[in-house]
Amino acid sequence: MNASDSNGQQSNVQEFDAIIVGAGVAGLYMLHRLRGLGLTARVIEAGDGVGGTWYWNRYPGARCDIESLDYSYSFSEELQQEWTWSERYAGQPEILRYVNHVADRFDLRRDIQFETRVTSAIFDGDTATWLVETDAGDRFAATYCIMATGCLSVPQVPQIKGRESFEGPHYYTGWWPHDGVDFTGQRVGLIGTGSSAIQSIPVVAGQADHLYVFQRTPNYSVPAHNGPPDPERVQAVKANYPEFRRRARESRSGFLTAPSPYQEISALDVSEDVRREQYEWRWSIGGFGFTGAFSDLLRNKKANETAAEFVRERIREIVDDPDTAEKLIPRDYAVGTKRLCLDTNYYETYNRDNVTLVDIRSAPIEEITSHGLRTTDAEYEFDTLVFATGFDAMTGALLRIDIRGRNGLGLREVWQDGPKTYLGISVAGFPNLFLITGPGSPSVLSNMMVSIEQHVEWTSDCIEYMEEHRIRTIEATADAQEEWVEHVNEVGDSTLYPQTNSWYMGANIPGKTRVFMPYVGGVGAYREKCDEVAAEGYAGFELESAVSADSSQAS
Ligand code: NA7
Repeated sequence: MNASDSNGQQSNVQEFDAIIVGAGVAGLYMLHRLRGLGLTARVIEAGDGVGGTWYWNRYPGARCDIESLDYSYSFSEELQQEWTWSERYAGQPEILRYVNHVADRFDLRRDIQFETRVTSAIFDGDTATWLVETDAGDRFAATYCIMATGCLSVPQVPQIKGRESFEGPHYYTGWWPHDGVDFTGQRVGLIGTGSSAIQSIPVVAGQADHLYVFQRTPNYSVPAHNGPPDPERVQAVKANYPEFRRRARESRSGFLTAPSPYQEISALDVSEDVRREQYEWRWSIGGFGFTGAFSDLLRNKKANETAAEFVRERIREIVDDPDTAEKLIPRDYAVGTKRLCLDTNYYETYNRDNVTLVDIRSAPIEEITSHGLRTTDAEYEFDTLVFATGFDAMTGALLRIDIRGRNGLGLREVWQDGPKTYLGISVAGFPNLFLITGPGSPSVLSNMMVSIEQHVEWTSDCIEYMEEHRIRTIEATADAQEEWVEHVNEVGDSTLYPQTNSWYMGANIPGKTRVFMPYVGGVGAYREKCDEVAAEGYAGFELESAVSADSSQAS
């Protein structure tokens, strides 16, 4: 259609019921649900394909740290029956194939505009529409604006002196080239030892002539014990998917770990023998269940220390060189309070002759040079540089867009001292804007698939309600938001998370406000709260009727 812009000029504005930003796992399902309501939607995606996280993060060894059976859509029984995973923890290529399969199976591509980045989303209070603009010069008007922008989608470019002066190829794990990188015969420098690094280091070390790993903070990692999925388990799950999914949705983290009799008991209330037996058993199974061995591992420093010490012992056991082992041992934060890593041969990789661990905490990087880097201690030469330096998590992708609510209110200003939301879905002052797995929701502390599906379904149910009841706008009240933020903080403060400098706290980004962003109250309890809010006619939200808006405009 043709519409006038604020300068009175004619401009092409395309109208949709909803604009969805991002064609990752969340954006695709959101589109599918809105189509089911008979609404028109356009998805805007920066990449040239679907997949979000799984589209961008193609670094060697990239893999999901939630088991494939859990990390998959549950909304279609046919889909979950027909798809078969080849590994217990699927690798990035397989997950990307799966997401592409979903896009094709539900014919989603025709409503996605690729290679386009949303630059601004501005709410017009007079017409109650969002005006969304892109870097390609598009202008869209929509009643609903849904941010499916992902929690870990803006890679961090570290501010290290001389970064631009490196003359060899350099790569970011979160923006990996699509045709891969062959490290054969190369000397490689890799900065970072978070999840992405821990997954890629064993693979890069297997190819490279020499690998230098530059570590600022050592991480705790537990074995994934990846491999083909257990056929009996797959069969059992497929025979009863609804029950499997129900239990995941009601669980604490959105997936089930092996149950044990001690889950409700403090680690300090059992003997040393029982603790050891539990940790050994969890270590032998692998995966995130490790910190669920006892009730208080993420709440009580002393209890946590028993688990941390167990991991330290394993590192000393696996790594041959005692000096390297000591460097790899995390000491100054509780296990699990930075995202626990799951690995395949990570610590073992330091036993290779072609791998050198460089501790840049004791001797920081001074400068990246044309052929390597210099620390306060020594100079290192390499051919290729890999940045595994993480993301501007949870708020980064949202704040890159100029989002403005009522009266030009900017999200960047409103969130200057940290994000504030109602339920992690909505922000006071920003009507008809929905955040999928926004800060203040379980999101990154949960199985993202479960949390994404829950938010998408809640949002589409809300939109259906609005359409049926002729509601023009829905907006979180400032009071409900304050109360929710207080609750999120209170629950967060009852854990050890806020005591650690992590990306959950925004502490990895220089200058970012330090605040614990996800909601740690549990996926099941959180879902109940969201359902209650909806059942009460969207308690904590202000709903403006289209009928009264029409009559007030007429008078
Ligand atoms: P992470 O977990 O944030 O790891 C980033 C790593 O990079 C971490 O070891 C950082 O050290 C290091 N880093 C970041 N900036 C610098 C600078 N300037 N100098 C040296 N080292 C630096 O990101 P990942 O991509 O590994 O994982 C993110 C999540 O994706 C993961 O948890 C999974 O959920 C999936 P630091 O710890 O800050 O000292």
